[in-house]
Amino acid sequence: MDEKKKICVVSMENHTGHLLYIVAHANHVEYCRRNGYEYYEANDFSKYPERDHAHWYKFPVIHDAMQSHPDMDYYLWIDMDAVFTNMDERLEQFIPDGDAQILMSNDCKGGRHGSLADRGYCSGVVMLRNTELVRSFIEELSSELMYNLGQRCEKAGIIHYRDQDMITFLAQVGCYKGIITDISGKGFQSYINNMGVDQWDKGDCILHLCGHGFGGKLDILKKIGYDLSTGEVGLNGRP
Ligand SMILES: [Mn+2]
Repeated sequence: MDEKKKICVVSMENHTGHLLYIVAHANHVEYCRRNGYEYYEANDFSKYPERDHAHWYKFPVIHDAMQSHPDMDYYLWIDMDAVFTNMDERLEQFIPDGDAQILMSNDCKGGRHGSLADRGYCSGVVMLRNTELVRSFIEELSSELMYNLGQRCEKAGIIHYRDQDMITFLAQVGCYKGIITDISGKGFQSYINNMGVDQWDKGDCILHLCGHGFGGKLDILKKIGYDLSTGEVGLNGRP
């Protein structure tokens, strides 16, 4: 599908001031500017009910973006440790024909912690269509009820990846069954991580730097020839 859509890219800054976040922020803004997408970034967490981990703020932030940009066709959640590595690849290319609601791709891990998420999707990059079903899905995930359930499951060792596991869980329940469409393997979310996963190819739209310390994430960007000032991947293109 290549017809242009109204899309809002959504992320959050967690106030560390680390160079990685400055780079990622600039990359997200530049990608939106070039492609004519909206950009929504949360950086004031005091307006949300308190959560014990930054991951739990993802749902209220997406919910906020949907409220403040109600006329969008789609929203793209992107983690602050993920960057666009092809500024000319538009997001519309990932939208399949038909009635897909939420687009996600495979997680980079393989059974490391044995949680639900290890068999499922990664919540680092998520594309959400603006439908009543998706809005209700996000509203439920933002609720105190789901937060409390998630926290209890985490303490009991049933879940490990918080927001990611809760998406996987709720997507198996009632009217939400089938809400996720798998778009793995299309460059939507590629990985180079420190667990031996190297799936990124030059030209891929998004690189998610999961599984590194901050320094390690920046090292990967340097290795692939990522230009901090333009967001372009350099001619060497490959470690
Ligand atoms: Mn991430």
